[in-house]
Amino acid sequence: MRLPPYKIKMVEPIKLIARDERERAMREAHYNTFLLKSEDVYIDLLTDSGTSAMSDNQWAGIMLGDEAYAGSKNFSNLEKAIQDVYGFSYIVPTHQGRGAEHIQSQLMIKAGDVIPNNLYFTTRRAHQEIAHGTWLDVSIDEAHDPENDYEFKGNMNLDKLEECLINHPVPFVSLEACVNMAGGEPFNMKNLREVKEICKKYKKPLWIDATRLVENAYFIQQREWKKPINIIVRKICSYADGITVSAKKDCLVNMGGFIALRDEELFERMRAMVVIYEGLHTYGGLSGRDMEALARGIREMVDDNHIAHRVEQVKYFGKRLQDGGVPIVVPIGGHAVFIDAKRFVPHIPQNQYPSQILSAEIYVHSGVRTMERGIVSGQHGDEPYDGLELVRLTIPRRVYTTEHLDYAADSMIHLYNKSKTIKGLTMTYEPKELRFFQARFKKL
Ligand code: P71
Repeated sequence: MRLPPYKIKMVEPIKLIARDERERAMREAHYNTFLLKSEDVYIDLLTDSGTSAMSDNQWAGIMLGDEAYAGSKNFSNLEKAIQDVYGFSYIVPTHQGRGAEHIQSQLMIKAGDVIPNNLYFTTRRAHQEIAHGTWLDVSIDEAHDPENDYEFKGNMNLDKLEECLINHPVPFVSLEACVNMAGGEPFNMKNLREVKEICKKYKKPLWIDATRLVENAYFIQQREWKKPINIIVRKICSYADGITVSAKKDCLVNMGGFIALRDEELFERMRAMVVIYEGLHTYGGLSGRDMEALARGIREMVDDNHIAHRVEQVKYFGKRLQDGGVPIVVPIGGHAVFIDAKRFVPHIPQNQYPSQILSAEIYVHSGVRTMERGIVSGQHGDEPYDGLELVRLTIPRRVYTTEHLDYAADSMIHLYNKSKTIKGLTMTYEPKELRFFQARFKKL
């Protein structure tokens, strides 16, 4: 394990409530971890989104918020940080990632368009479909196999990509860094260059979901191109026409997002739209202090020691589980360890929601909150689904110590050894959109 490049200056109390209280809490939350109260959670591995600890430097920046309606100096600092670190000229701030996806999709997609993606992310796919486009998967086959340890599962299948460009009206190619749904898996520079060549051949822009770009850059540094992280980040962006970013992950803030791009004409149209949906083009739904913390977070995230510790901490946790026999997705990703529920509870069929009950049982057993990434969150409309059944254990940045992670790993290994006692669920309430957030279940 790598030594942490920080020490702790402030603490937030947490409490492990008794097992019978956890059973009650989970029952009252209808076996959906999104419906638990955070005060009933001991270690929260629901998401790495907006859950990072800010640095003293970022908190100092909070005090320097310039809350002017227009032309805040914090916006200028943010603009400069994005230009320096990512290398794009034009910036549109948004309240979070899905605000950026909304504007980009509405302006770039028209009815009947098909958008090739390396797997889906929930909100990106939803915005492509709301804009009357069709999401198409052009990821490599390895990305769909949790037991395949290929190092760059975030790569695109070039034949599928080209076939899509030949056969369909394509507004842009959409590439996600460290693909969340494949397990937090990176693309490599070689594939990126090849994707770019194909984009050039068919004169299509390349857009990257750069939410976890720095984690992707770390894997490139370790496995392909040994350069400082800031150089790799700039190099990746040099191939992109634009990026959408949820700043709640890599960028070390609790709220925020942005679009960054090169095309001035498109930028002007995005700026015109941001004022309708988000806020003025110099704040986009963020307060001045948020923008200052973000500007500082962006400079901190490309520190080589920071990112090495972050990704290696995830790897340490994953290896502890692996050594204890728990079936996980390999290789271990950048932001999370994904348990393979199909192998953890093989006796529970997919129509009894194996990942959902496993995430509920993990909570009852340990007080650790995790996220279902199986049929409940994976299904779209009437589309048949027989894909991955995963439980995501997502590690917030700079928040938990090795002791926390050891406790979580030990509890899950213990649960794995009595997994046969776990029984399936039936759904009692199903919301229409993004059903996993509010769906309710009961035990069979
Ligand atoms: C995560 C999230 C938050 C989330 C969103 C929807 C369902 C469950 C959890 C958000 C992302 C993301 C990528 C690659 C865009 C967004 C949206 N991830 N791209 O992993 O991972 O950003 O949440 O700031 O709107 O828990 P936003």
